[in-house]
Amino acid sequence: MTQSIKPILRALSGETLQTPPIWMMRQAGRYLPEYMATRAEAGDFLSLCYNSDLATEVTLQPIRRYAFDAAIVFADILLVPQALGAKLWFVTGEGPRLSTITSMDDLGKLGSVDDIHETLAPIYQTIRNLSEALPKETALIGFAGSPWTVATYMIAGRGTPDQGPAHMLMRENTPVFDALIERITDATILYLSEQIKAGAEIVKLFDSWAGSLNGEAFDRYSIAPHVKIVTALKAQFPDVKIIGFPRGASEKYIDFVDQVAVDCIAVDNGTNSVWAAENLQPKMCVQGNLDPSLLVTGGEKLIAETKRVVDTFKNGPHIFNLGHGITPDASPENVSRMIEAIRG
Ligand code: 1CP
Repeated sequence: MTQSIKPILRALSGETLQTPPIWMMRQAGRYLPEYMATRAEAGDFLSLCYNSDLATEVTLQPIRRYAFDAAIVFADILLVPQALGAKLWFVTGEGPRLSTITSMDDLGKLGSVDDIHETLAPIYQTIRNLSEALPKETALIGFAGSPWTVATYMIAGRGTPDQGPAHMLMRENTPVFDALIERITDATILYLSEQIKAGAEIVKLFDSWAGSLNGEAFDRYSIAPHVKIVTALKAQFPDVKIIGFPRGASEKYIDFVDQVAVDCIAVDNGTNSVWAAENLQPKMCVQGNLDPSLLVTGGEKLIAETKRVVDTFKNGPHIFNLGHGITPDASPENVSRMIEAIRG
């Protein structure tokens, strides 16, 4: 019976497997020549996200090449702001740009959370396509950005090194900041619910900028919105598995796993894996945490570090992954070498 359950779902249920299941953050992306070809066909990144046939294709590319244990639907965390009515565009070589939210007036111009599905419908279609197309042993992951991380982009209108504009709004206009967090939280619940109905078996919340929230702000703007989202999803879908990723939270990772009822905690590459095995893994499945730069440099160091990560987490439930997304300059051959070192 357990044989028929996908390996990654077994790990997420708390089983310790002999060989950890594997997937990679940003596994569909610019390091793959076939991704670049499909993106060129789509015209640009956002057109690719909203073209269900081409998004299905790029999601499947790393599965064909590497037989990863999970596929993650091709989309972006910034589609939720766009669905809420923010303007979104990408500047080549620079990154995302959005219209900014800094006042109640700006917030008032956004649409209702109930209207997000009109924009996001192609993502649900991509998930339905993937449910049909994936090999039977491969699990399907849906995702969204966590409210704090999404808010940092909506407030600044772009990626920022220290999330300064979001911290400033939090301090100087708390009612607007709180209302924005609540709006994103509610939209995220609706978005992930539809992804699950469309066939996502696992959902991941990316709090990529959690590391810049300190003390009470971490509790209030990372932990609390996660509790609200996870509670709502588990009430509606008791079988769905949820992965949390409070990147950069350092020792606050412990508060996160103690308070948010996720099934798995994704550990960034700044976190010591021995510490994570001792402090986090007894409580739940751990995902992580190879340094993605090793896939650029390769060599003996890549093999040694890959084996060290597997060895460190071998006594509990573990999903092998990177500590952050694979970068465009990584070598596809190094990914094969990493997988060979894990699967033998
Ligand atoms: O040029 C291109 O082709 C665009 C590069 C790219 C890709 C491949 C972007 C722009 N987004 C994506 C896809 C993406 N983004 C996925 C797809 C699934 C997969 O993993 O294969 C996922 C899960 C994301 C999530 C995402 N987008 C995060 C959270 C994870 C993380 O990396 O910390 C964040 C912060 C974003 C915002 C974003 N989208 C793209 C860029 C360049 C950025 C970062 C912007 C910045 O802060 O400067």
